[in-house]
Amino acid sequence: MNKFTCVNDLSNLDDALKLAFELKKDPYKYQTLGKNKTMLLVFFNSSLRTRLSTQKAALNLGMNVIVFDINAGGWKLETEMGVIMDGNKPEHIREAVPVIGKYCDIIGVRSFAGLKNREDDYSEKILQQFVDYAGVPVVSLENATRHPLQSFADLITIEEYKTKKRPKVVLSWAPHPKALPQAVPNSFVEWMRKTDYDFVVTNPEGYDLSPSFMGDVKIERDQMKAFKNADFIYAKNWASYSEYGKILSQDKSWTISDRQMAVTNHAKFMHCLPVRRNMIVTDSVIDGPDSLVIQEAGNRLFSAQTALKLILDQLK
Ligand code: SN0
Repeated sequence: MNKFTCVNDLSNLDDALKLAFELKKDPYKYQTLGKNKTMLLVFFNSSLRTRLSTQKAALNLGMNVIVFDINAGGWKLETEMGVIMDGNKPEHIREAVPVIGKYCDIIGVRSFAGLKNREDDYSEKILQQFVDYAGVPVVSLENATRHPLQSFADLITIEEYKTKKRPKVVLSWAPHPKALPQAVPNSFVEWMRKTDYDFVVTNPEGYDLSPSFMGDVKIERDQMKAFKNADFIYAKNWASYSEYGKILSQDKSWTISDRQMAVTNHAKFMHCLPVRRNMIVTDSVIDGPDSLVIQEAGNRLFSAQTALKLILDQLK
């Protein structure tokens, strides 16, 4: 694999899942694979799980790791081509990216959606410049439209905890005080569409995800109906796609509570974290016995280690 930016970068999802479980059983199985190789993680945005799990994954594979919070110590980067750089951005991303590529063998990059210009975000302007100019394989640590390491960990978690071959999985929008990107839900949809699960998305009007991600996935406007007999509830807030970046609702009746969970098939509760308690989900649900949020975060290590292993195999 020469990059990991979406599910289609994996040549075979089943094989990748098998590798993830193999690594979970024996995390140090390939501990010399990354000897004398360096992973460099570039963060344009905050991170807890991605930062720690990806570092640990690289260390388990014997790599060296450099973490660069580019907004805290790097030059402010110009990302537009063709501009006269007489403002407050001293360095162009066109030089910064290939330079960073000189100091490592794999680059990870996090750059959230700006939520101002849909075309800019959906063209993955920043990520694409890394892919085009880094000269080394690039791993997405959440970019404008996707968060593949998260979705892969979500899939690992569902495979681990499902009690039937074809579970019912529901992605539910939930309210939030801030406008958030669509990367996590887009990616989750993209990965779920690779499975044969019974998959439903529920969200209020105005919150339908991009048709390019949704394809023929069913949208159920009635959240209670969607939750009926569900085996997994995956909660997430996102800002509107059609009225791009806008908050159209903060309706607390969408907050996942015991009321909705009661109509499920003892569904497991999932969220990528960080989560706003009593906005997205009530304390009783997230602290309850069916919450998988910590296990899910734990699996971030194995999604990252799998992706890095597949890239290292090809660097040898
Ligand atoms: C990010 C998002 O894409 O929704 C990262 C999730 C892994 N989440 C946030 O930025 C949450 C920020 C907040 O204020 O709650």
